[in-house]
Amino acid sequence: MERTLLILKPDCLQRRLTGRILQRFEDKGLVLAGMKLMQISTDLAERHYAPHKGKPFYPGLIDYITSGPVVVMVLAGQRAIDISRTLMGKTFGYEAQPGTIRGDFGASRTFNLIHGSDSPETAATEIALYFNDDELLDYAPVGSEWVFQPGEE
Ligand code: D4T
Repeated sequence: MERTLLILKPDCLQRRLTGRILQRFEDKGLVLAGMKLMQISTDLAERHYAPHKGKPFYPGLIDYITSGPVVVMVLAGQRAIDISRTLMGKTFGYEAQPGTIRGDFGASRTFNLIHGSDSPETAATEIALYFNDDELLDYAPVGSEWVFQPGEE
């Protein structure tokens, strides 16, 4: 099963949207493999967003992601990365389609509620930033066999 890293960002927590947003991933059939509530340090934020260093929005991005508690989680399932990005919607809330998380709850460039890994390589790097191996569980909840067909491409 593919794994992806999701972060419910500070605006998500402050706006008390955590449960409603997590529900969308559970409804889709993705499985929680790891989860923690934390406040991201500046050092960790800089490692996470290293690919954006030097861009005009980078300082604001670091300030935002370190500004309050976040929920960090690993979700598992076939195509977990693409499915999560589709549920999230386009980066800026004001451009995102209704029905997506950012389309339904977001209106901003920076306050975009959620982060999701964008490739298998990024997912592996990001998961290792936030979780030790022994903090991740591998299990198949009852009913998973009706969501993910074994061997399906
Ligand atoms: P993240 O990485 O937070 O999941 O967002 P995306 O994957 O959807 O978008 P991204 O990497 O292109 O941008 C990272 C983060 O930077 C903010 N941002 C981005 C911003 O404030 N202004 C900008 O012009 C851009 C391109 C929003 C998301």
